[in-house]
Amino acid sequence: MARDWGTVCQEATSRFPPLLFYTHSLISDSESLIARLRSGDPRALARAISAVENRAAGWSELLQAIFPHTGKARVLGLTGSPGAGKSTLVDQLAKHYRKENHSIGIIAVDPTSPYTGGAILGDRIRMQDHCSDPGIFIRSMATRGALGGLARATADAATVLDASGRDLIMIETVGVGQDEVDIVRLADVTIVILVPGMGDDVQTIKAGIMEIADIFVINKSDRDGADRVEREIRALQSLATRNDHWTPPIVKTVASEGVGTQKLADAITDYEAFLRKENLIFKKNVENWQERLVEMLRDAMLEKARARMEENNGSLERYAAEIAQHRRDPYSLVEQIVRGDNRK
Ligand SMILES: Nc1nc2c(ncn2[C@@H]2O[C@H](COP(=O)(O)OP(=O)(O)O)[C@@H](O)[C@H]2O)c(=O)[nH]1
Ligand SMILES: [Mg+2]
Repeated sequence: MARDWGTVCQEATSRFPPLLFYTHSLISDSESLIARLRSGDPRALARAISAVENRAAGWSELLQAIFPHTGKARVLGLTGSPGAGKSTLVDQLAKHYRKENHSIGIIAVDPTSPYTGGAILGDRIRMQDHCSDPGIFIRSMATRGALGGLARATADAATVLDASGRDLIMIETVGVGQDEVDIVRLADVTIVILVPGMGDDVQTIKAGIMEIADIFVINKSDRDGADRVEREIRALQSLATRNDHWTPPIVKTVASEGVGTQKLADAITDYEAFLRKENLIFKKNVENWQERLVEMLRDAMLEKARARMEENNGSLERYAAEIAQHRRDPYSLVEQIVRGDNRK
């Protein structure tokens, strides 16, 4: 579920213990929670994200109440193989934007590592540079259970960050599975990070990364082979044009040294200007909401169906057993549940 770096940071810097219990009181004090959230209070932010992520009592009301205050943040998505340098790059971008006084929210989605995994611990140590800075809020997420998809949890967390007045939200995801594609769809700007000397990179590009990258970063350009990766990207770009006719720029970085951060920030600004000029932001938002609505409806319908099954003393498991024994057919069962009439 979630490791809350915001809280980890506070543990180090604050006299107050982190809030670990809140669910029972969420609704009763949600007004003050929302007020504190909107003022940018990191503890209210941590609490609201946890409430939403864990579907604690009142989570939907909370999102309903904050939705009117969202839609302002810029959202960057960064994706690439494990070890490509995503976190290092996010860290450099965070430093860069902090100098310009932007407030920042970071969501690190890492479905492959447990919270206490080496990668996340590494991130935590590096990120501790920012711990004393309330202008940076960091949150990590791993695969969620049956409560809904990772993309949905990430989207909801981003909504909360947006409502808290964060100017810039960065979402780091690993690899390019369907979850990642769904997650980066949230972002206004998607940055795909490649590194020299990873044999499968070009394969990955062919496998669909091409369409999602608005900007390519070749990180670890201090290593041999950066030019070759660049040539390979260019060759692929020459084969296909995007519908919007944007040609994703290629930025070389050495994130560990902070080299190329300014160029990357410029590329981000250029693409945002392009989106504005072509009126693509609204179009992207509509597409994004279309996907999100389908997912939200699917979750809500499934929840309702489960409740209906339970009302009638059924359970997914029992029905499955009945079907496996051919005592029931699944087709009429589904129709009955949808109609709300699945009594035996
Ligand atoms: N040589 C080199 N190492 C880098 C560079 N950027 C990051 N690293 C290192 O690569 C490792 C993985 O970086 P990390 O940001 O955790 O990768 P992530 O898994 O994509 O988030 C760390 O040890 C970094 O210090 C770079 O540009 N050059
Ligand atoms: Mg990382």
